[in-house]
Amino acid sequence: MRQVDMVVVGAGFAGLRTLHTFRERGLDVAVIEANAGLGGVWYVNRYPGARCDVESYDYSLSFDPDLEQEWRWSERYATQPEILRYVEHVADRFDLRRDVHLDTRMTRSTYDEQAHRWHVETDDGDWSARYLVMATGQLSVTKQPQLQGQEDFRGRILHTGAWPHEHVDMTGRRVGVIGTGSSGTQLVPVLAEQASHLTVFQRTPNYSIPANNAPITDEQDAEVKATYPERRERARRSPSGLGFKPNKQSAREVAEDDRRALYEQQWTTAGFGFLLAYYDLMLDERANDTAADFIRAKIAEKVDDPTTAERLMPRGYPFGAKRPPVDSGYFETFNRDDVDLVDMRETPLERITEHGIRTTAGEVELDTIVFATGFDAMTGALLKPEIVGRDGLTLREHWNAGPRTYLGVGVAGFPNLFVIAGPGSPSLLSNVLLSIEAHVDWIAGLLDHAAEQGADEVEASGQAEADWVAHVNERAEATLYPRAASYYMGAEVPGKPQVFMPYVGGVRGYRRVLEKVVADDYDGFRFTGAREAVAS
Ligand code: NA7
Repeated sequence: MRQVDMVVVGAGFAGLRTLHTFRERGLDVAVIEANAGLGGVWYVNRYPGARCDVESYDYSLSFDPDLEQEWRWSERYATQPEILRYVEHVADRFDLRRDVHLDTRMTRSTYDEQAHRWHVETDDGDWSARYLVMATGQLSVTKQPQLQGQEDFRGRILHTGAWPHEHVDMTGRRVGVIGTGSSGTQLVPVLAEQASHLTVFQRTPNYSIPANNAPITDEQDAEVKATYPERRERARRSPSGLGFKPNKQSAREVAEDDRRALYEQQWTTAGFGFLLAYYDLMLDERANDTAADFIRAKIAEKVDDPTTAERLMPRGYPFGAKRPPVDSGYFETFNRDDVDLVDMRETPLERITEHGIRTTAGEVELDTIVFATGFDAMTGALLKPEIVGRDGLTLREHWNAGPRTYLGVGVAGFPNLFVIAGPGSPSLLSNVLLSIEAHVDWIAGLLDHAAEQGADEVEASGQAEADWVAHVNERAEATLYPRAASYYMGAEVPGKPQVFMPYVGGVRGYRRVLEKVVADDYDGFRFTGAREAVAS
């Protein structure tokens, strides 16, 4: 069995940043990664049109000023291939590859209470480590719908989140896309250019915001790089980690014309930041309605056929309660003669057939079906392997009513196990890259504190965990977020506990909580001494 100080699961941004940080502190770190390459979700989520919906300069690592200055992003929103090139560059620049074990899947990990070590089993041998860090991502286990008749289909079925590495030629093909979340809305305009005919099967319409993507000019690049530290600080102090300042006004306080003017301005510039046009959009239903109405009116403007426009208009849940896609020409694509929309609420899908998809309105013949059906979000990758803590309790058992963490970092009964950007932290509600870096640095401080105490075991207390879970729920309940069947709520997978998973308190508010815990000597964590372990 190979002995290291820390095993990190996942070689995406979180795993690589963890490796770099703890190796610099003198720890012997091994990263295990099930995929054949680095990058986590960016390695597999490579469908045509895939790009980040956070601006490139913000969706990048901040720990090294030289790295920030060297890398040149080409577009406001980077494409998947460009992000993957960046990941590879980071790995080479910081010599990370030598500690990454690719094609290796963790199957089970068990905590040894006597030795205070994790026994990590993989499909390529075992490891023993003091610390186990789950850097497995929030969106990494794809959700594969099991539709009736799927095995009968004679054409090809693809999933956006597990896209083939070789080029998929869609020229002359009749393609059907199921799913209209961020992946579907990015994919549809690009596929429409290639396929001979495209049919989009929509279950829930989405409030998609235009990306207003554009190439980055040399002047813009120089401007950002001259003030990069200020930009990063602005992001850290903002609610979503994207640098947008929330408007202090209520959407209901302002005159209708002023509100429309502000929405127009945000619509053409803000992307995801549109959600912060007024501070109460996610707090007050009537405030939210003003934004939802505006977006529906925009859809009506963009889509020529009024019936199609009506079908594309989201209703019945608040804008923002499902993560809004940030698109490039999604709605306009439905003006093409070779693109159809099937509303599965009006004409439900009955089954997949040999030749396509049959709904209650009839059969649509297809050569290729694309599932853009998303992921088992936030907990999928944490619960896929078996993780066994104290007294033989598994993480799956501990989380049977929904995920329970202290601060999104630690889990009671699972000492020396840390989660990066997990449930109970801002995670998917934030710029995840910023949240990853904040967690890695914070855990580094926590382990320094443990070392100062002479402790080799760090564990969240049951009480601290229970209080934090209650706080996370209470904060979510005070917003409109729980009012949609979203993946934030666990609604994306049938049978998954319906619990709001990310922390809605914002990046800035969450940071204050973490600072307070540090100031109180890491209140809520128990530190156990090495001597006790040796004696036992
Ligand atoms: P999402 O946002 O979870 O979207 C999945 C889409 O697939 C959504 O429209 C779902 O409809 C639809 N879906 C899921 N299962 C089915 C079945 N069984 N039948 C029909 N339609 C279905 O995943 P994405 O990959 O688009 O985006 C993930 C994140 O990546 C995104 O938020 C960004 O952070 C980047 P529903 O809304 O559930 O009715």
